[in-house]
Amino acid sequence: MSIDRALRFARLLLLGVGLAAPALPASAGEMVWIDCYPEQDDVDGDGYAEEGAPRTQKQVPEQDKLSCPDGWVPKAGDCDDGLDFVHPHAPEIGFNLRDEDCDGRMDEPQVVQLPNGNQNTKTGFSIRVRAGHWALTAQGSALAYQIEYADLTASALPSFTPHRLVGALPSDAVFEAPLAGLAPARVYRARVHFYKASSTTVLVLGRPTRRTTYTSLGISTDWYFSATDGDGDLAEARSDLLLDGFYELSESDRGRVGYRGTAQRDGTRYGAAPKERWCSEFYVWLARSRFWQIAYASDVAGIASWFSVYREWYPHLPFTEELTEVAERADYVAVDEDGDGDADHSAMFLAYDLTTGRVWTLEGNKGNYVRVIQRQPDQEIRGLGHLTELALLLSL
Ligand SMILES: [Ca+2]
Ligand SMILES: [Ca+2]
Ligand SMILES: [Ca+2]
Ligand SMILES: [Ca+2]
Repeated sequence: MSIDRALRFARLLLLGVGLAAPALPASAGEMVWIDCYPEQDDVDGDGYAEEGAPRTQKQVPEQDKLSCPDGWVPKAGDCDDGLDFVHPHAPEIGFNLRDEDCDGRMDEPQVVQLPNGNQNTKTGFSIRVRAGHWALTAQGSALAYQIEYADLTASALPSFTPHRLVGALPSDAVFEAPLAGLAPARVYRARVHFYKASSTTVLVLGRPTRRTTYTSLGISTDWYFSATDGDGDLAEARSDLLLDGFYELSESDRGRVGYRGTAQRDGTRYGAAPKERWCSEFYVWLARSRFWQIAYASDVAGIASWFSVYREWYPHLPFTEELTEVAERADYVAVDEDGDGDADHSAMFLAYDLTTGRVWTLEGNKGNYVRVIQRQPDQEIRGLGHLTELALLLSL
C-alpha cells in the first residue's frame, strides 16, 4: 500500500469510529391507492392479467403498495394468458416465431448484458447482440449493422458508426459489435440497427467497380447502457457501480428483478424487508462493495447522513451548478416523486444532459423494476450525494 493510500485508509478508520448512519423505517400506516387487476384474468398465473383486463384502484397500507390484495394482481398486458413464459417482462426467445415479451415483435434482436460490462475501456466497449430471427431475414444477402450511440450528456446528438457486415453467425446468432473512440468516464447509450447488404457492380469512369448498398430491415435492439472507464481508483469504483447497475437493469427488463420467486421477492435481494420500497437499498447494494459502511443506510435520510459524514451532501436547490460541476456518474440523487417538495425516492446519477436539460438516473423500485429515467432537475431532484476518495473502500 502506498503512503498516500495508507494515510487515506487511516483517515477512513478514524471517521468510521462512532459512525452509525441511521436506518430510519419507511413511513408506516399511511394508505395509498394502487392499480390492480382481477386474478381471474391471469389464468396462466404468471402475475400478468391478460391484455384489456379491467383496471381497478385498491387502497392498501403504504408499506404494502408493491402488491395487490388477495384475488388481485398488480400487472397486466399479458399477450398470451395461456403461456406463463409469455408476458411483458419475459425473455424473448429467438427462432421460435413467437413474441414472448409482448412488444409486438417476434424473435427481435436483443442485447446480451454481462455482469461486469463487456470489454469496457476508457474509450470504448463492446455490445453483445443476439440477432434472433433477423439473422434469417437477411438470408441470400449479408446481414449488416450500424450502432447508434450517444454520451448521455448529449443524448439528443447521437452518432452512428459506419455500416459493418455481421459475417458468419454461430447457431445462436450472437455476435460482438465493438464501439470505439468514446470519451473516458462517461455513460453511454447505444442500440444496433440492422440492414441487408447487397453488392452490385457499377461503372465508375468506365471501370467496373463493386459498390455495397445497405437496406434497412426496420429493426433495432433496445437501448444498451454502459460506461467508459476513467483514471484512478475512484473512477474505477464508479464504473463498477454503473456496470453492476446496468446488469440489474437488464435482469429487470427480463422480469428477473423485483420478483425472483419466493426466496427473493421484490427488493429483498437488495437487502430490503419484504414489501418494503427498495430504491434506497438498490443504491446501497450497488455501492456497498466499493464504498465504506454505506450498507448501514436504507432510506433517503440514511443515505444523506452517510454522505454528510463522508462528504459531500448538497441538499439545496437550484442544482444547475452542482449538476454541471460536481455531479459525476454513480453519485446519489434524492428524488421527490410525489411532488410535495420532500425527497422520497433514491436514484443513481448517470449524467446531466445538456441537450435536454434533464438528469439521467438509474433507479430501483420504479414500478417495482430497475429503470433508467430522465428527470427534471429543478422539479424532481432534492439532494445530491457526491462520492469521494475519502469514502472509497480500499482493497488492501
Ligand atoms: Ca397471465
Ligand atoms: Ca402469459
Ligand atoms: Ca418480442
Ligand atoms: Ca420469440
